[in-house]
Amino acid sequence: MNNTGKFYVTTPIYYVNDIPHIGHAYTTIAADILARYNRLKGNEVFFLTGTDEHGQKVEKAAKEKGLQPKKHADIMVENFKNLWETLNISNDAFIRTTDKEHIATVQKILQELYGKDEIEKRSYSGWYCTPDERFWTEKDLVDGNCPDCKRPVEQIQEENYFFLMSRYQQRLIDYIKTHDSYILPETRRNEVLGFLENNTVGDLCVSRPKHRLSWGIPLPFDDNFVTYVWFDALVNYYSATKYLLPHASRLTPHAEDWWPAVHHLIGKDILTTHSVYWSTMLMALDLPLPKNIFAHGWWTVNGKKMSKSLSNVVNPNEIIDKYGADAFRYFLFREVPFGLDGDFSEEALINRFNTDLANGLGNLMSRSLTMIEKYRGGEIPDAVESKDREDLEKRINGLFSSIQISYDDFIERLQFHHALAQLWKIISEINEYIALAVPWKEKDEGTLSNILYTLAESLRLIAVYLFPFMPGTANEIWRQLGLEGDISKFRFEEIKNWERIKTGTCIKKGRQLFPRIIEKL
Ligand code: ME8
Repeated sequence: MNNTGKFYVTTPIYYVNDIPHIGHAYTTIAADILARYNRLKGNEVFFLTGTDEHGQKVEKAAKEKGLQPKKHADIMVENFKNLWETLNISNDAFIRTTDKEHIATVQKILQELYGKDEIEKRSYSGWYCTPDERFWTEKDLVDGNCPDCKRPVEQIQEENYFFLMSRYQQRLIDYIKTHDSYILPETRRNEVLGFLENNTVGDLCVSRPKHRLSWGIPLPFDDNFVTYVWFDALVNYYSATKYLLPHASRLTPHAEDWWPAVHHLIGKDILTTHSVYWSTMLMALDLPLPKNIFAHGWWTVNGKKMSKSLSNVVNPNEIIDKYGADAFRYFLFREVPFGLDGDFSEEALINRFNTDLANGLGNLMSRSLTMIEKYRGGEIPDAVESKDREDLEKRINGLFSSIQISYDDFIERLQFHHALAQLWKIISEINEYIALAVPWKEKDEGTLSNILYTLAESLRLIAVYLFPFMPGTANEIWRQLGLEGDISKFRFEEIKNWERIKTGTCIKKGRQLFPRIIEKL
């Protein structure tokens, strides 16, 4: 949270040159988990995602399809919006860098920096990587090629505008050193610090001559140029706070209060642009820096880098069609600690599905509701006072008390896999308990009622904690327990305590949550 109790989280804005894949879904789901969690905590949330629509990559993709870049972007943006809907993404706003309000903010910022002599015109010659839209110096090149993508570069001489980024090198080093959680995980922080301390940061070329690239925002002080796509894109995080806010905030005149963001979630591929370019741009503008830039790891597929040429790019829609949005969300965040690289395979997903979802959660749900149906006619029974009720509650309730403390901590540190692992520890302990207690053999009606009440109440709490990760499943559990409303409408404080389920509630046993997958790959 920032100082004003507001929680502002962003994803990168994705290029519209291609359709979204699991990497894009990954960062967006991470932001969704944080947004949903913070809303449950009662914080005011602004969750922003969107698309990056200018620049050479997009212009080239449009040309290949014989379309104007804007027309092409209008078509491609729908792929992202549709996927976010399918994945139950709860973003408050969607920014497109072709929005006129965003363009106006970028131009205002450029003008301001130019007016403050933070941008100047220079003649420049350098090695240019067209696919990456980046200049490199001679010493950066690897075997004469782009050090990033290894493709050939071309020598270009031209006049351009430069943001005097080098001025801020020491200030940025000092900032990172005095703000431990500015860049996370720590390995990434050390990487950036190491780079800054051992290299001379140059100035940043922020223009492209129109004759070479016309698809961009014109410089307000020189119409022969458009601005560099990254200068345009990074500003989205700030410009959105000027015109795209959660509905309630739009009605109040405190738009500026939303800056700075709490988390910029990004992949490690774009760490430099965020930690160096964006941070120094903000310093030059005298704007506060975001609280945190978190660079997560990279997904490969069956051990290989995803690429069109290998035809191994995973389309999230196909995975969701087969296994469901929540199984996909669960897999991505249970399988790999957020921050580390991971490998995606359907085999691993099916494994998690069958073990954790079908045998674990699904089984607990179906056996509990079946017993309530069979032994209590579908009504959640009243728990009765007895010694074994105390023992049972101490045992199960104790499990939930421990999660109440660590769950917050794990999510606030973005250690999503730990939060899920802990929840599944509870699920498997309750499953084990049922197997040992064999409640269906219970002769004493009071004890049986206590067990059934405890199971219903446990499932209710599991749904609460599961909600940020698997909102559809959590609400389905809620509904089948016979509870009213959507979990998103509640606050943790209202629903996190034991014994909130009213006795006599009629369950609505429905479909099995996760029918086991028997398909052999
Ligand atoms: O870079 N594994 O957009 P982009 C994990 N427009 N995450 C991945 C991934 C993978 N294999 N592939 C992509 C851009 N991502 C710019 C951003 S922001 C001001 C401008 C995710 O469409 C990850 O979040 O190439 C990565 O940083 C982002 O997609 C890059 O998306």
